[in-house]
Amino acid sequence: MAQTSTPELNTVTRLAIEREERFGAHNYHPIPVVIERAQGVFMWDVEGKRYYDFLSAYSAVNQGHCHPRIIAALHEQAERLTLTSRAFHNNVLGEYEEYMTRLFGYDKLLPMNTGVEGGETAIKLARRWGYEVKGIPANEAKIVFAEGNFWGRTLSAISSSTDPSSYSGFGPYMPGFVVIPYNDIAALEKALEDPNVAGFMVEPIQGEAGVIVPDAGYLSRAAEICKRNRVLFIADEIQTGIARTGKMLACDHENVRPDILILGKALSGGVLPVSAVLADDEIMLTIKPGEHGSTYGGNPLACKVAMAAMQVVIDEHLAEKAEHLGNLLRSELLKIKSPYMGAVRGKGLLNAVVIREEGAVNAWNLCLKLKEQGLLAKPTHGDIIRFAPPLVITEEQLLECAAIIRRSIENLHLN
Ligand code: PXG
Repeated sequence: MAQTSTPELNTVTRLAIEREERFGAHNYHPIPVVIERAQGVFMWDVEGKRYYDFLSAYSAVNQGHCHPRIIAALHEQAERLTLTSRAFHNNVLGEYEEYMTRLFGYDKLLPMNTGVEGGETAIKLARRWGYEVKGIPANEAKIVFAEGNFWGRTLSAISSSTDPSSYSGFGPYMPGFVVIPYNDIAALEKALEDPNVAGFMVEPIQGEAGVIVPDAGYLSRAAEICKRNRVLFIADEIQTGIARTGKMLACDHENVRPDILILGKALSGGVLPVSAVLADDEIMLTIKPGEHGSTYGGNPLACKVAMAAMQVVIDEHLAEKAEHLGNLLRSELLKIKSPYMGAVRGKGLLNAVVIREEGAVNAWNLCLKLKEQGLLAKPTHGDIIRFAPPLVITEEQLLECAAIIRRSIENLHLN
């Protein structure tokens, strides 16, 4: 493990962290800051200090924290009806399904809650379609994934993972999963020669792997190969979707229409866990009543929140903003002169820098310095820091943040 320092903490902060440590499971290693409130691009800690949020809850808060229109929708619906389960109809689900299918151009939507449930749903759909439509022999269906994928923490999700910290010690694993290198068209061609492959599930940009942007043309060629082999192209747009990369979907950069589209995170603007799977009838209608679902999936509160959250993205032109501000951020980051500065990569406002670690210079310690300077970011895979502010950030604010990052990195050698 890289050398990491623990800063001196104020008493209120320290007590809050100790309480979590004592009573909570130790399945995360957060930056030592305790957030108490947030609005737009800013978060405030329990000591009253203000920070720029440069993570956006892993792209769940694209619309900014506590967006007034989304919170208003939440309040309004919360006083009327929050949950019926799917044992009964509710008067909002249909409105939401119509809104979303028209917006994204699919026949049907299947509502779930967390992102990983969206992934599970997509795989169940692909398997079922594989048996009923493609004619794969029973229990022989395969799903192809790319190395470095991350789609959550369930047993299925870790079964496709190539990251030992995700899968080690949790076996046995889900059968029928095949993993090929990411951004490798030849490997995909070869994997799809197997007639039992039902789907290829892929992130258009790998988020958790460290913002890995594939070569231009990869997605469109992959989708074409899937089509040729009668394999469903499943896009995990949970982190890349909903304007984050400069288009409504990252697949839009290559005019690819996934056979199955998975959305989550920013679908609710960070207010509730809301995920959705979109597909056409040939796929979606292979699942019949009683064969899939979730108690909270499609609840009216989530539906109203999601419609408000999506409308904010459209009305505030967040995709265009992400495109423009992303170019600006990367051009500012490329100006940083430091021996510790590695690659800068990303699309729209989903970006990362690689830190060349040496001694006490590492991504974790840099994040602590950024925190001191009023900017919160988090390392991923040790030496990579993701920079993904809410898309409502202004150009002036973005330049201020770029200056904070530059100052913090250029001063690294002094410490
Ligand atoms: N797909 C992608 C591309 C993701 O980034 C998921 C699916 C799963 O979503 P849920 O809502 O089930 O977490 C993700 C999640 C974390 C964490 O703290 C999650 C993500 C990235 C980094 C950390 O669990 N992305």
